Formats: sequence, C-alpha cells, structure tokens
Amino acid sequence: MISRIDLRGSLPGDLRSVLPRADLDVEAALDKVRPICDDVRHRGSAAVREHTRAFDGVDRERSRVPVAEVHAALAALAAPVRDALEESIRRARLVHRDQRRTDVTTNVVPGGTVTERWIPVDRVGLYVPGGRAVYPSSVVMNVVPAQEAGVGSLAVTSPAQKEFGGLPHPTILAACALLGVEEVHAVGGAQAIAMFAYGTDECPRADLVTGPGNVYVAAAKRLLKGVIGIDSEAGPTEIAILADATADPVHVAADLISQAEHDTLAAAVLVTDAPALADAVETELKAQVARTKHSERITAALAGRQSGIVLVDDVAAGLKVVDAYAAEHLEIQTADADAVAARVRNAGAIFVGPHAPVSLGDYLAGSNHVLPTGGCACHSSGLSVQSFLRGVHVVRYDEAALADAAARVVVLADAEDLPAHGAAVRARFDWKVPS
Ligand code: HSO
Ligand code: ZN
Repeated sequence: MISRIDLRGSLPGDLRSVLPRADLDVEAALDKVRPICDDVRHRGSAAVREHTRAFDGVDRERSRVPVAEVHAALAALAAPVRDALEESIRRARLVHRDQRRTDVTTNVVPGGTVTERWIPVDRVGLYVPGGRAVYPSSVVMNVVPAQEAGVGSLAVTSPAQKEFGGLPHPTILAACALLGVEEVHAVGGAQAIAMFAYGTDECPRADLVTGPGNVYVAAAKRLLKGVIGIDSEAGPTEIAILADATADPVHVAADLISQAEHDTLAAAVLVTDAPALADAVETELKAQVARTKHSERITAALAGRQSGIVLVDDVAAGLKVVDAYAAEHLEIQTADADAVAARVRNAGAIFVGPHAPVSLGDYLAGSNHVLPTGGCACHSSGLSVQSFLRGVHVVRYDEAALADAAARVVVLADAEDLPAHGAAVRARFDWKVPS
C-alpha cells in the first residue's frame, strides 16, 4: 500500500532526489489557461461567464453572488458548524492579530532616518476551491490575515456549483457572511484568477490574489504573476511525520490518512528510525483506510510515488531527511518532541508532540493552513498578515545629513559610471561639496 525507502547506513548526498514527491506539471497547464486569461482580459465578465458555462455547466446572468444569498446561507447554517467556524475565526484572529507590524524608524546618522512603514494592499482577491473540495476553513485562513493586515477591499471567489443553483457551496457563503465579506463571485479556475488580475465590470481588479486551487489555478497564477501579486502556487497537500519508537502507530496512521484524504496526489511521508513502528503503521494504515469514507482516494494517495515510509538510523538522520523534504506540514512524534522540533529548519508548519495533529491546524489551532508545498518551505512562509502588507521605506535626511553623505554618493555614482546620480546631490551643494 505504501512504499519503503531504506536510508539506513548512510544518507545520500542529494537527499531530495531519493525522497518521494509528485511532480505537478504546472507548465503543461499553462498552454490551456493562456487563451482563457487572454479572453477575460479582452472581453471581461462576458468571457468569465462563458468559461463558467463551459467548465462548470452554470449559466447565470451575473457571476457575482447577490449579497442576500450570502446572508441567507448563514441563516441556514447548522448551529454546530456555525459554532465551530466562529471558534476557528476567534482563534485565528488571536494568532494573526499578533502578527501585525508596527512602523520602525532607524536613526541612521544625526538628521537622517529611514522608517519602514507597513501598508496593506488595497484590494485582495481570495480564491477558495470548490467541487470535491468544500473548504469553508480556507475562507477563514485567507480572510482573517487579510483583515488583520487592514486590507480595505476583499473579494472571495469560488467555483459555481450546479447543485447549488450556480452559486458556491452554501457553507462557503456562510463563512464569508460570518467574516463580514459580502463580495463573493461564483467563478473558479483560471478565469477567476484572470478576473482578479484584469478586473471586469462585475469585479474591480485586485492587487493580490491568494488561496489554493487546482493545477489550472496554479498555472494562471504563474502566468499572471506581475499583473497581479500572488501568494504561492499551492500544490497538493503534504504531511511528513518524524516519529521514533515512542510514537503511537494508531495516531501516526490516522494523521497520514487525514491528509491523504484531500487528493489522490496528496503526499503522506513517515520518517522513522524504528522499523517496528514502520511495520505497525503499515498494518494500521490498511485497517484504518478500509474503514474510512474516502478509502479509494486515500489508497491512491498512499500508494502514489509521492508517499512513503523512510527508514533512517536515528532521529538526527531523520531531521536531515525532513529538512531536505521541506514538508508543508511536519509532525514531530518523538521523545522530547520540543527539542527535536527546535532543530527543524524547513517546514511550512510544525506540529509538536502527540496532541497536535495536522487536522487541528487545518481547522482550529489558530495557525494558518495555507502553507508552502512542493519543497517551497525552504524559501517561503505560509499565509500570514505579512502576506498582505508591503514594507515601504520612508527616507528623511536634513541638509546637514545629506551634505555629510554627498561625497560618498558622488564616489559611488562615478564608480558605476552614472554621473547624473551624483549630480542630483551636487546640485544641492555645488558651493559646499568638493568634487
Ligand atoms: N490540509 C489542507 C487544509 C484543509 N484541510 C482544509 C481541511 N480543510 C492544506 O493545509
Ligand atoms: Zn487538511
């Protein structure tokens, strides 16, 4: 059901090349999304509606969801779901509020300061996947940091669903209402990203688009990056677990399965120095998968080349492996999990010890679940307040401070053969600064 990679003995130099990982062919999808994006650019909302008809089989006069429908969805939301979403929002707000930045002024020289001012982007488009994936939790994870950053204008888009009268899933609409987001569009796929990038008569252009999506959404983000800011391309979900003999195989198997449930391309990787644990987890996987609802999808994910059990000599070697893998989610289920977690360098989010499963983080830990996938955790962060801010340097120098810097500016300008740069400073001091 799940392959094994035995790295006991010595670790190969190029660890990444032997670790399991799916290759998501975003490049191949580029050719498909290019004409769609061009069409939206030139024909606006008419093109958006046409592609929605073609891909989602939905034909509405306008793709913007009437505000009354957004509120009606909340009114119809089951009370326990409302309660859980409210608590999820409350916890996420606590964490993301603490991420807010304050402007910092550095006194560089007497009379010369640089202030880093943090300015939220003006307008953000949030993509929420639809279809098989109905993720109101992703609405929370996108909207909360944007709001805490102070973004003024927020629009959510999610694919039109035939079975819900061409609107997004009602729980998604309800989550928007709970968060106070009233601008919702029933648009998915590449056309949604193009709608935000270029703007249409129904949807003003946005400065930034965030949120996970399928390979076409990823391709459209790659194509339109620059026209619009993007967070990341977000590939299929990944969980890696670093576990030793102290881990409970029932929990390890359940956690691997929990993320495999997302997608046949989802990755579940166990790294362990305990062969007996590996055996017990494999036995558990078989038993638990058979009992779970989406067993076909999960079996495909676990059997895929992106998943596996990696055997290592000890936890130190395991740390090297998980660092090379740079998982979206990493669980540490070892003795002294805190100390082991402190040594991790590359992971989108780290879940420490026996009581922090990834699914807690997916919904209710307060942490964000939009995280870097595909190894991008070695250079990128998950979604946060910072994702919606720009740091702008504000430079203030008085005359004396500029005079003090002038000669060196001129020297550097000449060294770069850009004398007009120096002249701009000299023009202010020709009578004082020696050339
Ligand atoms: N594990 C997914 C997020 C999610 N899980 C949403 C359930 N719903 C990517 O972090
Ligand atoms: Zn999940």
